[in-house]
Amino acid sequence: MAVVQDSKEVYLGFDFSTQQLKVVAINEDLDVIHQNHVHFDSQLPDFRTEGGVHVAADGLRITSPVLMWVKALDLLLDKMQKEGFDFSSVRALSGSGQQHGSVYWRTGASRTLEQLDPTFSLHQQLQDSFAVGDSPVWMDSSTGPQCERLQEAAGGAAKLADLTGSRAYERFTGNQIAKMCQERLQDFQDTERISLVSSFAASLFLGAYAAIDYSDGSGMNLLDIRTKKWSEVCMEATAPHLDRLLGTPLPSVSVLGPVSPYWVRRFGFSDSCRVVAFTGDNPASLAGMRLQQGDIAVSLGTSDTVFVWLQHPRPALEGHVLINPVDWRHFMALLCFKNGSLTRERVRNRCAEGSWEVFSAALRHTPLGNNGYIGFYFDVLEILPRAVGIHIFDADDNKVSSVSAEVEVRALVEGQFLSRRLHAERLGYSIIPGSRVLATGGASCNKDILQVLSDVFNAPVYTIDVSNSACLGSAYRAKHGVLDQSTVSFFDILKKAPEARLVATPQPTAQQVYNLMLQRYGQLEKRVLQEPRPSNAAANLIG
Ligand code: 5FX
Repeated sequence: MAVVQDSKEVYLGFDFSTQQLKVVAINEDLDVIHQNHVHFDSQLPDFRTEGGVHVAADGLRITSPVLMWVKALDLLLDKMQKEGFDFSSVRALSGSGQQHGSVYWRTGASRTLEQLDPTFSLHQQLQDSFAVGDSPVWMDSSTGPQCERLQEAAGGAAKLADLTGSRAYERFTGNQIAKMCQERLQDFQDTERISLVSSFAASLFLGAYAAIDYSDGSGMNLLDIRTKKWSEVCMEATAPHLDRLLGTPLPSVSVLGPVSPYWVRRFGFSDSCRVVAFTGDNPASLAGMRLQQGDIAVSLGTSDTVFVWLQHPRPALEGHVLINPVDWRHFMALLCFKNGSLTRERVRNRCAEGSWEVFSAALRHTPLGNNGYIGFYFDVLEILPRAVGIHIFDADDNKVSSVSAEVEVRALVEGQFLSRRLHAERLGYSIIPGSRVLATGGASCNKDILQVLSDVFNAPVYTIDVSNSACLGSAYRAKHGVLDQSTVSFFDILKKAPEARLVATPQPTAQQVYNLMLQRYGQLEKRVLQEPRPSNAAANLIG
């Protein structure tokens, strides 16, 4: 992207995601003035990754080479320089990383970081700085025994969830660290610092170990989300000396310090350019979407993801509560639903001649509440709730085996959105006056689907371009980080950000219809959960 850079104050937001490293630069008016990226598989083929990762033969162990991330940063900055980007105008930078991944810095690496020589690349100088070359990432699911042990130590899954915001998850960093300590003791003993992908990336800019921020730290099964301190019980159950290895966590808005002299000399950054704590990609996206209290963001993709701003969280056995990245006194919830677009497409093909127009017409021709029909569509084993199969109920709560095509289309869409609302409310979300639903992802271009979303939540639905929400959120956070936060809120700086687009408002009867239906949905979900699960989810597909 050509650089149009006549601005004095520029803010950079990086995103170390699974498949690529991206950057966005904004000016003081929040206009995007530069974007760039390095795609790992195609631009760094020597590392032989597929989708940015290596999958072990067991299919469970999934890692990424840490030096690939380092080299990607070298390459990205070189590209920006070649394209004429003026680094001297960058006042602050921040970033995000895929959540849960862990980086193991070898003893002595901090000295290398402090003394980086601007005549060489990072990659050349950090070759020997990692005790573990292949960092476990969020897709890894090989830590079942460690999860069990942690839950036992914490007094059960519910207690662990209440303490850390989530029950034990295999991808969560604490369980990954426990396994590393058990299986690679020597490398573990040769580690002087453990970073998350986000704090590792911040360390490269800082020339010193960067603190783990509260939000990304909440994805480790180690941080007490209320005291904002590492939980002693969890630390002890995980590995020895973790206090020292992890450092003290800080609010996500913290200024960690200036960029190291390496960046000043090699790329011409100003020595006053500040590094604001990096965070996880999901918290950064919440910032990029400019989610506010009372709002819920629903991403309608292959799987549907829901972000919620929470003031009073109620961590549960499913879903994740994290400390909020833009206001550490508040929280956010992250919910993932596996049966999203693929299920909508399957029902479209079966009931609407494979056409979104016919699908939309079915939604328009059927009444709010679908004359009492409620559907659960879990083509594959769902995460929330842990159920599978297709279950349709009539107005008297009797299970039925078939309904008309139009009823089925509405049953699917209403059922999906009732489920998103039910599970968000269970974690502490409630609709308040002024609440907005922000819709993103593939299906967010279908007005009739969004009308159902608006009705089920009884709130206006807005769409927003989130193609770069994690980068953009990081650039916004960089700008906020260098201001006086006692007088300027995150939202004060966003006044010039592009407006979200209003696309649907709730119909007058929506509240009455869906408040009742939500209760029924919750009760019927319990029945669905009691049904025996078929061993092969695919056997349960309709049609
Ligand atoms: C969240 O818990 C996840 O595991 C993923 O969304 C990763 O953050 C993807 F990068």
